[in-house]
Amino acid sequence: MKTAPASPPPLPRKRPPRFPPPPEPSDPAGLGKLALTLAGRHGFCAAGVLSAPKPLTWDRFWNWVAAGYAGEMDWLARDAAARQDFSHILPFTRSVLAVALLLPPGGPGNVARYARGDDYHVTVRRALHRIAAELAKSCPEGTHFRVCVDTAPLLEREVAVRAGLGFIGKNGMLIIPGVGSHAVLGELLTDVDLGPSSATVPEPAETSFSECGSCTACLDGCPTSAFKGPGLLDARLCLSYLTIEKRSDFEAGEADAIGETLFGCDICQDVCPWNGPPLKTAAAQLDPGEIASLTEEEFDARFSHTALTRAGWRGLARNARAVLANRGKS
Ligand code: B12
Ligand code: SF4
Ligand code: SF4
Repeated sequence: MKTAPASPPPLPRKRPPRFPPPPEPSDPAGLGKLALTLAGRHGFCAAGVLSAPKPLTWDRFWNWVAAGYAGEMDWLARDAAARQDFSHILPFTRSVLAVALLLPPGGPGNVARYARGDDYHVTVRRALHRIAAELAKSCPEGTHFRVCVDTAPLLEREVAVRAGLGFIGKNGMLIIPGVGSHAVLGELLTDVDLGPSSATVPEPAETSFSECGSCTACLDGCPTSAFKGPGLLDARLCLSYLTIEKRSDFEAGEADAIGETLFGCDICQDVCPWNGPPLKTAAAQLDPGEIASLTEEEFDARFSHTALTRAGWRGLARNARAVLANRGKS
């Protein structure tokens, strides 16, 4: 089985930043408040400010990668060093606006909820760019912003917790009290001071999953027993990894494991009491027979506006063939 290097590959030699930090704003806390107001106005269900230069849980991230849990997601090891400091994404980062977008309601299905509508990466990115443009009007000249949604070398769940959006459940998800975990995350990094962080969180070493109490529904409900412990996921066993991130052909047992799953998995969230009772809507199903026979052009025409593009035509067709084979066995 594939394992990661013992230490992260070094970063390419750092060039000096092309621009200096902006002057201090006269009212940082006022700017932070404005950022939160704008986040609400742009439809985010939760938002918070984190004023810190670096993450706290990089070691946890690296231990996870080094244990091999990331499987073929080599990019996580490749840009691991960049995750040690926000300045690798935006020089002189002072503050981060963290936001969460609630996904449209939906019942179970063979495609994960986040991939059923328009690609959230685009929706969240656009909204954050608009917020940056509006916020910039009140910031000192020379303020810079950088939008991140899933693809930047940033520990997004940590940022969300430290910005006060919620807590990490035993399923590893960021859970927002009163909202749940069916939300995706985005961040706006800036070199201007947005005032104090919205929350003070306990040191990550103290993570006790106290909000979960004695519940273990997600750990028990995972169809592939992918959790090695509370909050510790072996991605190689996770249906989300197998159907989205894994690029190579399925190895023995993997095709069987995906069962009816075409893209992603929401089971460890659907069973979570923080998400309330599951919706009794008809299951959202794509027809695997149809998916397996799509040409690349047909795939693009139908799905290029969705997050299904992450698996791509090849990946989704591979999954569909496995689902059809599984049906043949039952
Ligand atoms: C790689 C990845 C995956 C991998 C590995 C998942 C994993 N659990 O690590 C795979 C492909 C399996 C995957 C699956 C899914 N993913 Co994903 N994934 C990522 C990605 C790109 C990196 C995650 C990572 O670094 N993993 C390594 C582990 C060690 O880190 P971690 O799980 O984030 O844990 C950190 C925190 O929990 C923190 N922490 C733990 N306790 C505490 C306590 C305190 C006090 C603090 C401060 C921090 C802290 O420590 C860890 C290290 O930083 C992020 C985007 C990003 N850049 O962060 C999206 C992301 C985590 N994924 C997301 C989603 C939606 C999913 C799926 C639900 C998709 C689906 N429906 O199929 C599933 C859920 C599976 C699950 N239960 O985790 C969302 C999560 C939103 C949320 N509400 O939490 C993210 C944030 C993308 C986004 N921008 O919205 N994903
Ligand atoms: S997403 Fe599905 S396969 Fe992955 S850990 Fe959660 S329940 Fe298990
Ligand atoms: S299902 Fe239970 S243990 Fe898992 S995250 Fe939700 S409350 Fe926590």
